[in-house]
Formats: sequence, C-alpha cells, structure tokens
Amino acid sequence: MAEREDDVKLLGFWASPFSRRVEMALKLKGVPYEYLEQDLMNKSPLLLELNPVYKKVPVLVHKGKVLLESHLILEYIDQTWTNNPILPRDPYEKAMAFFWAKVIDEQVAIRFASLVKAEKGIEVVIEEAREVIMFLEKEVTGKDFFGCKTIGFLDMVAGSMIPFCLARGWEGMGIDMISEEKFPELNRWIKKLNEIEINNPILPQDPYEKAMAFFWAKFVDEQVGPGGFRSVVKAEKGIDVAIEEARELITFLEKEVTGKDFFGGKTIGFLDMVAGSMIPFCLSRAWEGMGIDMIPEEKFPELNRWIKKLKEIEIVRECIPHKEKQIEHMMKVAERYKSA
Ligand SMILES: N[C@@H](CCC(=O)N[C@@H](CS)C(=O)NCC(=O)O)C(=O)O
Repeated sequence: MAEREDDVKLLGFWASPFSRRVEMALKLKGVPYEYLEQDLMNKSPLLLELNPVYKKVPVLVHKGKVLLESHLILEYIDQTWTNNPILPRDPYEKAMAFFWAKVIDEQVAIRFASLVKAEKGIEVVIEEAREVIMFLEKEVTGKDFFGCKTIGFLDMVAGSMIPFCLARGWEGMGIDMISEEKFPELNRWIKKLNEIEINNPILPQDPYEKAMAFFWAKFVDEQVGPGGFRSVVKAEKGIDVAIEEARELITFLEKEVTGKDFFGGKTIGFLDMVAGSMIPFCLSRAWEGMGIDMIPEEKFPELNRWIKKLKEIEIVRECIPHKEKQIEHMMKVAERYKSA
C-alpha cells in the first residue's frame, strides 16, 4: 500500500466501539485521516492483508506502518501527536488506565454476551454486569472524566464501549442497566462526554463567541501588548500611573477568564494562544526585567490560575521562550522604545 509521509488511514466499522475510540483520539488531536469503512461480513483484501492475525478493525496505517489493537493504537496516537495528551504521564496512573480499559473491553463487554444468552436467568446476569460497572462508577466519582479534568484514554475506551455501544444494546433489550439512581456518577460522566466537541477547534464555533475571541485578541495585541508595554517603558505620567493604567486593561482579561479553565472554555483555544504568548510568556518577562510585578496573585487570581493551567500543557511548555534570554531581549526592546 503506497503511503505518503503524512498519510493516516483508518480501517473501521461504523458500529465498532474499538474503531470509534480511535476516531475520537484522531479528532481530539486534530489529525487528518482517511476513513475506510469495512464490511465485516465480507472482509476486504486490504483488511485481511493488514490484519492477517485477527482480521479485525480498527487498523491504523501511518506512514506505511500498520498498527493493530485499539489500546495500542491510542497509545501510538498519543505519543506521535503530543498535543491534547490522552494517557496519564504518571506511570502508575497510566498502568491503571490500561487496567480499567481491559476490564471494560473484556469484563463489561463479555457480560453483554452472557446477557444475551442469560443462562443463569436475566436478573442474575443483569446484577453481575452491574457489579462490574460499579467499579467504574467508583473510579469516576468526583472527577469530570476518567482522565480527570479533560477527556483521555479511558474516557475514549469506556465511552465508545458503554454509552455509545452496549447501552444501545441494553436499551434494545428493554434493560435500564445503568440507571441514574444506581449510577449517578457514570450518568454525570456520560452527560459531560456528550457535551464535548471533539473536532479540536481552536476558534469557537458559535459566531458571536468567535467574534468576541477576535475582539479580545486584538485588545491583547494592540492595547496590552506592544502599546501597553511602550507606555510602561516611557512612563510619561510616572511609572505608578503607567502600571495602574496597564493593570486596568489587564483587569478586563481577568474578568474574561473568571470561572473558566481557559479563555476558550474547557480546553485551550485561539485566545489562550494569543493571550498566553503575549502576556505570561512575553510581557511578564519584560515587566520582571524592569522589576515590576504587574499581575500579582492577589490582584489577578484568575489570570494566575489560568497561567498555571497553561503551563501544565505540554505543547504550551514546548513553545515558551527561554526566560533569561527573553528578559535580555525585552530589555533591548525597552531601550529602543525609550530612545524612539
Ligand atoms: N481487541 C481489539 C478488538 C477489535 C474488535 O473486536 N473488532 C471487531 C469490530 S467491533 C471486528 O473487527 N470484528 C470482526 C470479526 O471478529 O470478524 C481492539 O481493541 O482493537
């Protein structure tokens, strides 16, 4: 199969939780891919050639390399495209995520098969299935997602298997397997999963929010950015007045990010990139070089919280300029502003 360097192909089946979870990961990472729907009743020569061992989907082909088994494919995707991490970095948590993923795919799914057979009677089988699902209820208690604050590996495995596959089967059989009263936490998690827009948008989809993101981006780049920095450097009305004026502008951003993880909501987006590259990772260095604590924690708790969250993201950290070098550079810029 001839492959271009950036080629990503996914052989999948529309109703397969194993292939849907791989699509979730590719979409979350923003990786373009070609989807090749497979007829599992009449397997294509391509599927048989790529997965001769199991003859199953999903199969991911990247740069000519063939990847099999959904858990391994998810891990490969996470390591290849490092934005929006899906697996925990901590080795113990990572091992546990793989453990629970195996429970879901083996135990919960097998219980579905025994439900259909119901050799011990339907009520017994339902109770047995619920006992296994109860482990997951406990595992997600008090967390937004299995992966904690954002959707991750286990959410993709459990999500594709339970609410978006088995639950349809249970419903068809007239069984309310994971009722709200018995599994409040799992139901809360399913609602959160449904709210996620997994198309990795940087800009808001809503036209009003999109216009507002552009408005604030312009504000950051023009008012707070070079313009604001120039006024602090020149300090024509005195440095204290210049600092206060800059803080007044920054207060608008403090309000804008209040109560949100990021300017873009739950995940990093356009305005986080604009404001992040300009404020903490550029201007703050210049302010620091001038001995000014422009955005102290007491005055700007929300912006400080947001900066911490930004720094937790690997791709953001990779783009932060070297601190000392940047302070030096910004001091040269300040000199230019002064003498202009
Ligand atoms: N352990 C595999 C399971 C994959 C699997 O069971 N795929 C099913 C689709 S839901 C399949 O291709 N079945 C075809 C067959 O068994 O002949 C994974 O995680 O990728």
